[in-house]
Amino acid sequence: MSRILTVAGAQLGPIERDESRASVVKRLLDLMRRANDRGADVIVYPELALTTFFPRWAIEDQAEVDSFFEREMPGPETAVLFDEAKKLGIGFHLGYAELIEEDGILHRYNTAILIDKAGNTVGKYRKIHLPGHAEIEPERQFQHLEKRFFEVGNLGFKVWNTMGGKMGVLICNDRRWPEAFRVLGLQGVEMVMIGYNTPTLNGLMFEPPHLRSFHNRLSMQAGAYQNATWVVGVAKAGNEGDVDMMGESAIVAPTGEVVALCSTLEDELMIADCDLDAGRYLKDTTFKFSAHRRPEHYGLIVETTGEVEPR
Ligand code: CDT
Repeated sequence: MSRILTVAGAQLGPIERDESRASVVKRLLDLMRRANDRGADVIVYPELALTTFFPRWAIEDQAEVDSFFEREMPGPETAVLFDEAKKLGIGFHLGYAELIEEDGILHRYNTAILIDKAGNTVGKYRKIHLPGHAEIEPERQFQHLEKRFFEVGNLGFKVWNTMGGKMGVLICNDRRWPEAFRVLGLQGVEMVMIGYNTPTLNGLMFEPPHLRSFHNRLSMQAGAYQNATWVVGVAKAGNEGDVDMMGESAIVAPTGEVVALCSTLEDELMIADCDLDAGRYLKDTTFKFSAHRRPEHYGLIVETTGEVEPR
């Protein structure tokens, strides 16, 4: 079996608050067909790819909040995406807001799923590092209420054997946490798919936009290199709901090198032939965990309280 996986990252331009699911799904289908025409085995869509990034608004009406969530996947409006992917024989990664009843209780998660080329759902991940805040913070230029609208994911960080390799998924803010990448790295991950919605400005204080771009790239390139894995980072970009969202979707090789990059803030495809063996030499040498990691010492170096003492 070939170890080359041709991967398309499908960056999305803005999705406005009133854009219908049907319209978004049409955009996703268009990108999927174009990716297929260019020989892609799998297409990666962003975080919350079916709707606007609704946590930027303090929406009070629960019915309106829930209108941004999917109660089933595939559902009536997304089935066409699954059908087309199966017909074309292309896998896909899709981020969406998930509303699910478990043990009689409703739960809301920021979720992404991985579908193989035969149409099987092979993986599901629920975002663990939820950024932002739960209560309205009027001093912010715009709200980031992920902690209000979502629960912390309960599925852990998993790696799935599919499409000829070991695949993992993180969602947006997870990419800034080395331990999220590392838990996948410790399972031998070969490709990490990451959708993101990242404002170009810090809504709370001044942070130069170029620095925010750098941190986006830094997180993904370091995560890739330190775990000898491909990273496919895909943005929802452009001015959405009056907030400028970062683009710069990128495919990063296990060496940490960027091999494909989006240049617009619109719907845009990037494609790369990813050799899933490209990280092998790093996994066997510099990052041969069994030979060089020293986890038995890590607890001795610092007492890990999880908090930095306030000054
Ligand atoms: N969606 C998401 O996780 N975005 C965050 C920005 C948070 S700003 C409060 C990110 O880390 O890119």
